[in-house]
Amino acid sequence: MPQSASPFKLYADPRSGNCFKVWLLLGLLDLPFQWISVDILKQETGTAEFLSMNPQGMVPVLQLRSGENLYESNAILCYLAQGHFDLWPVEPLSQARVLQWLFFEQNNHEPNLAGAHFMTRYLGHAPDEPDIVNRIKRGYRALKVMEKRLAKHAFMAGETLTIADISLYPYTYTAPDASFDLSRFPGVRAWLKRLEAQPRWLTPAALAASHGSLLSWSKRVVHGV
Ligand SMILES: N[C@@H](CCC(=O)N[C@@H](CS)C(=O)NCC(=O)O)C(=O)O
Repeated sequence: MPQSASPFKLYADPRSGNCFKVWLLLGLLDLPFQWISVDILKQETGTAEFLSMNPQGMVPVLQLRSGENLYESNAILCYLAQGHFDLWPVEPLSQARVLQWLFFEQNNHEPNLAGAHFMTRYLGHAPDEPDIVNRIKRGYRALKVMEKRLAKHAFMAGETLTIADISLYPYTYTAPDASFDLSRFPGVRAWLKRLEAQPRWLTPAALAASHGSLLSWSKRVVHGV
């Protein structure tokens, strides 16, 4: 279990929502860590050194004091939140509900919302390319699922904040940059505001601001109600 004094190393790219999730949780828990920038657009995830930490060649990677490397953003969230029973419950059904939304995020939400965002914003794909059009279509399906849940509940997995909300936040925040119209999802927009009102909450814009020249995140205010 992580100790509050553990000097974690977070290998990350500030343009990545998957990295943002981990940065946000480290901040919420006030855990000290060292940020090590890895530029995914310069293929820095493909070096032999990086692949020895994550053979998938992807950020984020959290390196523990022991030298162990942990990858997969949602696994890192589960690890860091151990012992914080509000964020990562131990009661079996509550825990499974959190996992339900973490798997939803990786299977239905992130590939479409993040994919469309990254490919159009950073890789120069046109929004009318069939692959992007499909991702937008499937992304809307994921947003509708969230809207249905958030129309009746304050948070994704329960009635209080959990790591499921932390996981789903960044790519919902950037959805308008990938041309998603969030005005169709009042429950989702209210949830974004609710999260941003949590103590110690950090936005992607705050991460971008702390990385100066790497500023690439949305600068628009996209979900004010
Ligand atoms: N399932 C992984 C996905 C990680 C991922 O897609 N990372 C992207 C940045 S958001 C990356 O490193 N891409 C570089 C590449 O694929 O070469 C997670 O949640 O950590």
